[in-house]
Amino acid sequence: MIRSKHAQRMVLVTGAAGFIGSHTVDALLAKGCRVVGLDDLSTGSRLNLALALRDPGFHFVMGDVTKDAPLIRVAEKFRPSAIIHLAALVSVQKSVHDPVLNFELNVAATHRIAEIARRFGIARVVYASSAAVYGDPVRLPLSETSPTAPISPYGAAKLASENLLLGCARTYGYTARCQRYFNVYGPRQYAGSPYAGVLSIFAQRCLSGRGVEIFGDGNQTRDFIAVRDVARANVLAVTAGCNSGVANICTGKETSLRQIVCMLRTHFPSMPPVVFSVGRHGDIQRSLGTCNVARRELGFVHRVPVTRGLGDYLASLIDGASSVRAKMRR
Ligand code: NAD
Ligand code: UD2
Repeated sequence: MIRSKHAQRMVLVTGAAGFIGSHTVDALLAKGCRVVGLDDLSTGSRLNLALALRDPGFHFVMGDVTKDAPLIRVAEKFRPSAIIHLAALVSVQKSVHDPVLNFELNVAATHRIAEIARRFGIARVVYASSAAVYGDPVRLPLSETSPTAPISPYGAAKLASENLLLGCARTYGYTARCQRYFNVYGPRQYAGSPYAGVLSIFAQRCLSGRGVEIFGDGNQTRDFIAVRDVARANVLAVTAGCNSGVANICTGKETSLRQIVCMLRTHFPSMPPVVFSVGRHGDIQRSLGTCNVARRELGFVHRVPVTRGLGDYLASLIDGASSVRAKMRR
């Protein structure tokens, strides 16, 4: 059997049971890496790891990244050469209502990861940052040198964590890659809250025969990137051998919610009329990134346009629903 040149690489993925984390685990295993996933299952699920748990190269450890013990135990036992740190409080709204939890989970835990890298000589840390660090953009498209002016405790925590990791990496001699994901969508994204990703909410509502609700005029735009592309960007951040830095992980194309509704209508012609409501407080009107840095430093270019990605996502939901019905009939 030809062993992958990555076979000797053990990667720790925090937040492994989550939406982006589980796809990242799958992509690492497909690349031939060995993976240990750490997750407290607060918003993630073992169901997301169904594929990975069948792979002998994957180990799952339940644990809390806001505590030292689980991190030290995993570092001692598995000796990872890289960490992909995805575990976080991901809700902007929750960060507003609970800024202390936001600090503990979105800043202090990042410091714990930096300490583990220093203490255990871990060569590379990849960090899940967010376009939220830019706040409400003044000029588009957003590049990595655009002003950062976060407008939520979540965005501020992401920016603080970036600087903490980059500063510690420079001091202690490891590499830190901060990945500024834009709006990520695809299978396994949680749709069960009003603040879940808009495409997951829209998809679920269409599948259940209900119409969608747009907060505002529907002309707001986002740079929607498929989770499969984000997982591939995370693997490249581990394997591409690039130096420390920050990169937008986006498509470089903006899509409005009205355009999304038109795409959905091709799949659901009898979709009820859209309900337009008042805009959401703190909403940004446009979001669009440049992806030159990721292309140059990681060799990353997105492959899935939102027209195809949305179709794939809907197909995965329909397949999932039909397999559940089939199981219930047995
Ligand atoms: P998610 O909620 O599916 O994943 C987060 C995972 O972290 C979950 O599995 C959860 O159980 C785990 N977790 C939470 N607190 C933990 C703790 N204390 N200890 C251990 N595990 C814990 O969300 P996601 O969308 O996959 O987000 C993953 C990362 O990407 C987050 O850092 C998020 O801020 C970032 N991000 C996501 C998006 C997006 O569009 N989804 C955009 C920008 C950045
Ligand atoms: C996303 C992230 C947020 C942060 C931010 C950075 C999610 C869920 N949110 O916020 O964590 O990283 O990006 O820029 O990942 N909308 C509707 N109807 C609905 C739901 C949403 O009109 O039923 C609108 C919403 O008002 C907004 C747009 O859709 O104008 C996108 O909303 P979102 O929550 O998916 O993403 P965003 O960009 O606000």
